[in-house]
Amino acid sequence: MERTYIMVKPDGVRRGLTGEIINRIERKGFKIVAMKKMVIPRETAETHYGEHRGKPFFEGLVNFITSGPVVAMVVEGPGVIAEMRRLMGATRPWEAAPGTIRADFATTVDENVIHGSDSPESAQREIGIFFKPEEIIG
Ligand code: DGI
Repeated sequence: MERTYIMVKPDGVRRGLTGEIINRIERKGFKIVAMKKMVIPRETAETHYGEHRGKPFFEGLVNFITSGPVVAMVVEGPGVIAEMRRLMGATRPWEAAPGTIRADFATTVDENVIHGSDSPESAQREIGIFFKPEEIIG
């Protein structure tokens, strides 16, 4: 069964949106097979966002993602990687389709509430960064 890495970002946790996001994931019919609240160590954040290293927004992105607790999850279901991207909406919330999480709850690209892996390769890599195999309970 396909799995993806989902994370309620610090702005989402601060604003009390964790329950709303979990609700949308579960209502859809996906299964949360691992979950934890954590403050991401700086080095882990830099690894997670490694593809953006060197870009002008990299420093701000790492500062933001380490600025408070996140809620990290592994979510399982048919086609879950692409489908979660669809439920999240576009990276830039003003481009996100109405009814998506980012359209409904975010206004800026630097604080866009949720992360979700964008391919099977990223899903595998990101799940491995944040979870040990024994923390995933199917
Ligand atoms: O997978 P996504 O989060 O939808 O998007 P991504 O992997 O391209 O970028 C990761 C995060 O980096 C994104 O959620 C917000 C931030 N980001 C991406 N592009 C920009 C950006 N932040 C700023 N300030 N400006 C950008 O152009």
